[in-house]
Amino acid sequence: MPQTVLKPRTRTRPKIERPKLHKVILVNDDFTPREFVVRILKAEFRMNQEQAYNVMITAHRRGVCVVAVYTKDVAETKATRATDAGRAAGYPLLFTTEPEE
Ligand code: TYC
Repeated sequence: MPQTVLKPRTRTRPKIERPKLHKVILVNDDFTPREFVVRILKAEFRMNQEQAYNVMITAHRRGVCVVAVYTKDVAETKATRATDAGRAAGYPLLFTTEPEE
């Protein structure tokens, strides 16, 4: 009896992983004025007044607040620009980044 050998009709493809998103985190300090933090959040992260105020006051009360998530490059660029804006005005305002789990 002749045997039929079937060719597999599927191919294995390497799985493309979605790039991990990175959080931008606002860190509280005792010196940067609240209004300045709000201004930077609006300018660099395109937030409205209410969103920016809520993020600022959360960091103020709890020590840190997640601002937004982006691809690694964008998160690092925005965190650096926002931190530099504080530095340029003489404030110790700090934005950091970390990968999402
Ligand atoms: N704690 C600051 C103050 O009382 C305001 C502030 C909020 C600073 C959040 C930094 O990430 C920050 N003037």
